[in-house]
Amino acid sequence: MKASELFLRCLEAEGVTHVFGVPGEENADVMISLLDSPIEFITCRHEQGAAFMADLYGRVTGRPGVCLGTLGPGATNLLTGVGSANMDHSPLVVITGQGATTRLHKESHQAMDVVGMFEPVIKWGATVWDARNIPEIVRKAFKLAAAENPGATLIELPEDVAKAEVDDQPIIPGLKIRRPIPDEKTVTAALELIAAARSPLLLLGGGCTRTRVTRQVERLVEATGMYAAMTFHAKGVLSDRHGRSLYAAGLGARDHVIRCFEESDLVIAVGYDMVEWHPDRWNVGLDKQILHIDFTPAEVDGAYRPTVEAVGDIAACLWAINERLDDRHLEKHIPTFAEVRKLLTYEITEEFADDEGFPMKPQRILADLRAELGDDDVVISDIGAHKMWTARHYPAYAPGTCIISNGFCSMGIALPGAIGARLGDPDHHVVALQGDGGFMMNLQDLATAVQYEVPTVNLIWEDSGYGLIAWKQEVGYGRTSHTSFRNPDLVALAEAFGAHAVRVSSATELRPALRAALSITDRPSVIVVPVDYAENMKLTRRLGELLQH
Ligand SMILES: Cc1ncc(C[n+]2csc(CCOP(=O)(O)OP(=O)(O)O)c2C)c(N)n1
Ligand SMILES: [Mg+2]
Repeated sequence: MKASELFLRCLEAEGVTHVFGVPGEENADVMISLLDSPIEFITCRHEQGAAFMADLYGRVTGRPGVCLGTLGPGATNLLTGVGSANMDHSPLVVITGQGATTRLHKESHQAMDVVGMFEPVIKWGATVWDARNIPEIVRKAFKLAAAENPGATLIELPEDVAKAEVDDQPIIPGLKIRRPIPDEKTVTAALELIAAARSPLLLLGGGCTRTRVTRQVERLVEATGMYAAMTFHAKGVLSDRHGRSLYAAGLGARDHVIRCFEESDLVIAVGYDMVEWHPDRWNVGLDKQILHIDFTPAEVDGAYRPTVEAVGDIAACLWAINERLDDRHLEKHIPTFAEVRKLLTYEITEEFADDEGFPMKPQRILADLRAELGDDDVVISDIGAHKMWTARHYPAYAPGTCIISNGFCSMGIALPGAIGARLGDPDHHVVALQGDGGFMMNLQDLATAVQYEVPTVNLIWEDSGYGLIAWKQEVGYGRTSHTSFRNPDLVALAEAFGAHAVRVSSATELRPALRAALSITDRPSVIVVPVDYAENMKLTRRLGELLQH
């Protein structure tokens, strides 16, 4: 068979259902072979959008998403989305075309070292120099992309190799690998640390979302009385309805939850990724013990010096700890934790939840959105001031239901990301919450959602500006520089794409607008809501310190 056909058989063996991309000349053989494959190709309008779609597809399914671009400019366009997936530990396989192997040693049309360019944003990448290597390279790319910590891998397929004749079979993925449990001595050491602690505190990170440790976390907090703070990537791991949730951590040094860190003498960091929230934010005096529970050993960092590192499967480790809890581990909390929970619950669910002001307060927008969505529906936040509000004021009740990019933090992820998420999880609503800046950054793939009838709901917070940057400048310098812009008529624009679109003109209109959009099943919608970002500085003044990111 032709190498491109073998390549597709290998993707099929990996369970690939969708490939997101933009075709180019140099991957024409793969594109033609796709015509005889059950894999659905989603023709995108920009490679960056394709990478974000594949990222979110991977995140909601747990299986690597796949994106495809051509060499040169196709590859450079993919780069931002790939960097984002890799830093957020989302499983992603990237496929790029390449010129023929006979012209790669010299100056040649569109040819450049794509694998070298991707090196800083992938776990592993390879060029297929010989068609007989396709089964190994594809298997390895998928295996490494999915292995903890997940990330991006790259396969580059030169056009002459794709055309070659080859006689081979895919390597079928083996049984799921069971990760080891930390040994008994380590579990004993962890239990001793918890027993000796006066006020241990759980800090849950993105690994907990990927592994679904909710049951074991619930067991631990219910048995011991401990509280849990969650990074943005871990929102919902312990339901925010649970009396022991301290909601999201990572906004800034002075959010209320930091008081719990200050009073805690042991932080139990589970699946924690310091890219999200650096330990120097919550371990200021280096006065805490740290129990590190993760798939991999801890990063070396002056502010993160674990007393015990329990390395292995995090759910299994928590289970092993839960099985051996005794009287010395009970009632591990101090009153501050309950006070902070109460205060946050009030601010999130009550304070401005019914505010009638217009433009709308971020708190009211999020309360309305929460009220219209089911526990398992998915919100994807873009990057900006709205992200900070979403992290803080959108309670999550199940892991993976409030997805916030918090590593690379590229604007423009939410609109295309929602398409990938909805295709990966067609049974749940997917709402892409974006600023007007981020919306305009990857608007083109609204056409993709229309074409493939993907009913994503895009909620655009309109402030005619790069709100977060203005906020940070205001805090840091007392004035702003070049952060505002003039929007086109966003409703007319979205309508031109064929999307359902509406602008909210009073606070009471948002919920009906959301309900109407969520009932549409065959096309995307856009809801433009003017937002009152005067709330940003009010929050800063209340919390007393600059928000990070
Ligand atoms: C691709 C990219 N460019 C620039 C930034 C820096 N940045 C972070 S937030 C932000 C402003 C976002 O504006 P908008 O999307 O309108 O959201 P808002 O802050 O107004 O809610 C910018 C420019 C970024 N994170 N990603
Ligand atoms: Mg904005």
